[in-house]
Amino acid sequence: MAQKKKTKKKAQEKTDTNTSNINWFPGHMTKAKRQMEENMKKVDFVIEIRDARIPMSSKNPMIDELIGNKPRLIILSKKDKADPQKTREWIDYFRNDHQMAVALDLIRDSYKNTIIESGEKLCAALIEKQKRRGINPRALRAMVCGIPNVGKSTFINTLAKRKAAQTGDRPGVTKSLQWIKLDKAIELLDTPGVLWPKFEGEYVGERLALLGSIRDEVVTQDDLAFYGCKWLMENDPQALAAAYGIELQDTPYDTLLEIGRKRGYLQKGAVDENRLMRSFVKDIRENKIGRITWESVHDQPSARD
Ligand SMILES: Nc1nc2c(ncn2[C@@H]2O[C@H](COP(=O)(O)OP(=O)(O)OP(=O)(O)O)[C@@H](O)[C@H]2O)c(=O)[nH]1
Ligand SMILES: [Mg+2]
Repeated sequence: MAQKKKTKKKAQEKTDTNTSNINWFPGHMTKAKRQMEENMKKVDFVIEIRDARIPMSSKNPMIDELIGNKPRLIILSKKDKADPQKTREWIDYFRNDHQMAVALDLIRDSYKNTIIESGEKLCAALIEKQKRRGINPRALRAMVCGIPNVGKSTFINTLAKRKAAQTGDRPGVTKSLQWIKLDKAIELLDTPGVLWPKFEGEYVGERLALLGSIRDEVVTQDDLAFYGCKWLMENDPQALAAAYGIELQDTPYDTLLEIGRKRGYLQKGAVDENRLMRSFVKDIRENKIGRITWESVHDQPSARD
């Protein structure tokens, strides 16, 4: 009975998630932004990596500003974790909008030729100019940028076929800019992941945190689990029910408790909520509920480009 009362109260408190007090823009990002600005003039084109599961929320408006008119290749990373149909729609969307875009599994795909060819296409005018002047075209230089934990350093390592840059499954692994020479054709500049000071779109903060681009220390796992569960109940209820072998309950909170009971996360007869929330967020990040894309080309047009 006591547990039931507590549950009800908690459920009422959890009307929605709240990321408004997250400090996701630490000092090193300001420094990184300044360094990227300084280096932008040295590069011929930009490779902007976004997360295929959240192509809108992982688009950093600050990067748009920094890039200006430089040619850009958009890579949707972690293709292996995203819904294949939705990824195809996103790539079509970018291409229809005359933006060069490709979706990749940055760890397992082989894409060196695709990247070199894309760079040569984007920099055709520069290459042509060098040829006209009788100069042998030099290696193209590209800045690799994007939000934290999206796969920038992994991309560079796969291309270089060595561990040239440090990687890790948490945001903020790369701390400073680093040039990596791939071969005669291309040189890449690895950059630290950057976010921007104020999230405008609805749920941008929640999605970035849920998929691991905001440090776990500054967000509440309960909020993320609740947001994830609510979204899944509304958008992919069958996948959620099937993944845990449960019946969905009336509220996200009750559904989460049901998952906790099913998993046996019990402590003195009640659900161990800390353990439950953490493991639910981990399940989402590790695709235990399936290949989910949280944003579609059919969402609000204003939030899409
Ligand atoms: N499944 C999958 N995992 C990936 C992919 N790309 C990167 N990862 C993983 O994502 C995590 C982050 O990769 P990093 O290359 O360190 O990301 P980053 O963008 O350099 O991150 P910061 O330096 O922190 O900004 C690592 O655990 C990688 O193994 C991908 O395409 N698919
Ligand atoms: Mg990195």
